[in-house]
Amino acid sequence: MPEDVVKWFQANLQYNVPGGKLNRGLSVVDTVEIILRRPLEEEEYKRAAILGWCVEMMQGLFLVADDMMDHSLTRRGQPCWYQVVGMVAVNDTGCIEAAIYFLLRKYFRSEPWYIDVVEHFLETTFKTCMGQMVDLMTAPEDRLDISQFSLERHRITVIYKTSWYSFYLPVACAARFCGIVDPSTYSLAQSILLPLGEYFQVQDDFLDAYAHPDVLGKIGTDIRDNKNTWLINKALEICSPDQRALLEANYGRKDPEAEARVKAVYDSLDLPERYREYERRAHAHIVGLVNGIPNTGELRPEVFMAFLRKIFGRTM
Ligand code: GPP
Ligand code: MG
Ligand code: MG
Ligand code: MG
Repeated sequence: MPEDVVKWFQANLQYNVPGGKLNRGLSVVDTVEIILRRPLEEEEYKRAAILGWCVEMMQGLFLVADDMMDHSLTRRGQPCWYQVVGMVAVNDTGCIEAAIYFLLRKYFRSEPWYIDVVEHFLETTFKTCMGQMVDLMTAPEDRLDISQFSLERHRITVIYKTSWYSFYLPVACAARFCGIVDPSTYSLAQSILLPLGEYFQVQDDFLDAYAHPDVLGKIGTDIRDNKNTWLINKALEICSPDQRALLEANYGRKDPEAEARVKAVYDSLDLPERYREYERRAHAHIVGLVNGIPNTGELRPEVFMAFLRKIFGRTM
């Protein structure tokens, strides 16, 4: 490849893969250590970390694509990649994706679990794209109709667009890395990690409207983008007819004043307090699920508690 093209690929990876909290990638390494019940040796650590970076690359390419679809301005405290380079960002998502399978092949091809990990990544991509599709189709820009929102549709959206890649994929990678093959272990992981991811995306919805962009690293777009969020569903559940009329008139409009009127309704409905109530319940629910796991299985409760600690009460 010509030198300028190689430089572009490097710039694409450096701009879009590091710079986040790296929870997903670190979880691969942490989960391997918890499963093996010991700190990793240097070479093992390196290989688990490479697998973790592959998960972070998947996250990076989804964010580049998502920001284009959501008309976002900033991400991780800097302008979104498509705001910097324009539509070539579409091709750059394909390049990051190709880099994942390049690394998997380079480092893990001779492992007995190589094809299983490749399949986890492929299947996760499929599921995430389907979730993104539900997200987008519930938010048409030209037919504003808040009555079609629902928490059931929200649950499907967030499990597919967020839980599979953010929570199940890191644990599935770590379990394969440790040689776990029993399908029931993977089903057990799903039964806890999918609800955990649902809780994580409700936090994301809340922070979109309520976190300071300097802390969050991104400017919220959900209200103008007409998104089916936890906040709008909660508001619709408890609002008066007058407040509903205000939401109908202002939700999904590409107008900062309309957005401010929606946020004013959210405030008058005490949504921050109701969100904290939700958080307490979600936390208790997940702790309950984790407590139901035997301490003797291949995935001990600590695998899931480590995740929960990373995200509970987060502000960014
Ligand atoms: C989060 O939605 C979901 C994703 C980033 C997955 C995108 C999937 C693709 C197939 C592109 P979000 O829009 O609420 O995230 P954020 O708030 O970070 O923009
Ligand atoms: Mg989105
Ligand atoms: Mg987005
Ligand atoms: Mg969001």
